[in-house]
Amino acid sequence: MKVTGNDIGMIGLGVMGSNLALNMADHGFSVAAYNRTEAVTREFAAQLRPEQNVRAYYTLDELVASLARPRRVMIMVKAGGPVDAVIGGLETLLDPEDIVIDGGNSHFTDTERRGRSLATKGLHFLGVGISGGEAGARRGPSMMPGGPEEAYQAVRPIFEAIAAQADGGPCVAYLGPGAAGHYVKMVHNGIEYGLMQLIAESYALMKEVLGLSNEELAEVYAEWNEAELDSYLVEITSAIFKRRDVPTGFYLIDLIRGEAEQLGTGMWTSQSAMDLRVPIPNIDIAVSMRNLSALDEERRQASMALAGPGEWGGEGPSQPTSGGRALGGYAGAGRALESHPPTVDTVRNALFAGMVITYAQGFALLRTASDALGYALHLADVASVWRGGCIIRSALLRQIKTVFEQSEGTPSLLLDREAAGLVAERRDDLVGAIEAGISKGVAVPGLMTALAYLDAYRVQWLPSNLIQAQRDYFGAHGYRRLDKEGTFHTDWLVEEGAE
Ligand code: NBP
Repeated sequence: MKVTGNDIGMIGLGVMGSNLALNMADHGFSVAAYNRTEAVTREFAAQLRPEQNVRAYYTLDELVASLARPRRVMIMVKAGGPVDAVIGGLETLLDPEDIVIDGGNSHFTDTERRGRSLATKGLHFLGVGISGGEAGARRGPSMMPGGPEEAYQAVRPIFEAIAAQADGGPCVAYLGPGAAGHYVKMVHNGIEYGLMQLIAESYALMKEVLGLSNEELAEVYAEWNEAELDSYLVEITSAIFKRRDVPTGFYLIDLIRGEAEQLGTGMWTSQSAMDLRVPIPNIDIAVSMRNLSALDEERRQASMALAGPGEWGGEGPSQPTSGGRALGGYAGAGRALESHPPTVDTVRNALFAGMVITYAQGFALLRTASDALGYALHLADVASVWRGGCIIRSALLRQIKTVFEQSEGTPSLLLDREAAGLVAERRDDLVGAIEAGISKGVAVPGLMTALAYLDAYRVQWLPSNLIQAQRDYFGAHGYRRLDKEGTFHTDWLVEEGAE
């Protein structure tokens, strides 16, 4: 018998699509599933149990014909050209009022373009950021939908049923028009980069400076996960340090090459922030550090060419090519370390402060982007959606949600008294952890960036008055003054008073 009432179609049965389809079926929705490569569809269909409400289709026509109206079709394929290819195949089969949903990691500008194009045909387009990986897709992801609100209402029951639940509510909310959902997902990933860099630095400090073993690291991160650092990334970090490689018996972490890879969403966040002129240095440095880590051969050469703390003129790998003054500075910092050795608590507090500052940068970007791109985001809803199911979920997001509920318009999380207090009371430990890294030659650029951002943001005077003077000196770009209104230019080559 020909089926005509499937609740939703799923196109793309890779890691995410197959698990989301099963998740939807678990919640009582009938799902029509299709994948470009037939063998993948067959393999997926073969695993289905009879009671699972999922039917496999081998052509797009059959899939579309099987859907209840208005049709709801979700695309879960690789971002970029594949999404356009699928939409191209679908749009001739769909009718006005049908809804196309892109759940992949699409760039927000692509989502804007697709939404406009499909709207001319009377089709609704939702761009939905989804986080949580394979397990999240199967058991409850965090979902960030954007697009026409009436279209969202038509998929809302499905999304609310399959999303992660936190504090009794689903981790999904309508975020705004156009590409609001994909923009928020991009920033989610940017924050993820920033947090992962900070956690990696806490590992480096505890391994290289404090000498903790993998078992001890697993215990420390597990303990941290019980208190203010309670988060998905800290939780999995603890589990990672416990894992042994079966054939060799070594800890797996010690066998993994330190070349961090990336799919580009962190870089997209930095690019968008540069366009909008929003400072998000913790995300920028995290992207740069992944790029640096990938310079494997160059770093091997540098490890032989460049000396570390105390190695200059001594036991170092070889003589550095330029003067040793900076290294003398490192040795001095080493002495400071002996009198104020950092502890595990120092590192924990520094990490927490860095995390608060990284979230603050991400939310500040969302605030500006929301105004500039017309997304009308409610930052409390964003924090709410991120509380569970996603990679950056953390107990801290509950506090962040409260901050934005109380003062939706605040330009920065750090202007909230409580959030400011969380950072202020840990500032000394942030400094202590950074000093320990400098002294031992352990790079902690994420922590240093967090501290520098804090110190630059919290003071009224910055040396940028000099930058303005320089710009005016060489380019006659003008400057504003503290004592009078207007824009001024000085002919710096003419002597004072002679102008
Ligand atoms: P997979 O790599 O597991 O699957 C890719 C899917 O894209 C397959 O179904 C593949 O079909 C399909 N596809 C490709 Br590639 N080119 C196509 C084309 N031209 N036409 C039609 N289908 C095409 O990806 P995934 O991990 O499920 O990710 C899907 C999306 O979700 C991506 O945008 C990803 O960034 C995003 N995402 C992934 C995760 C995660 O943790 N994996 C988390 C959150 C978001 P085929 O079988 O015929 O090649």
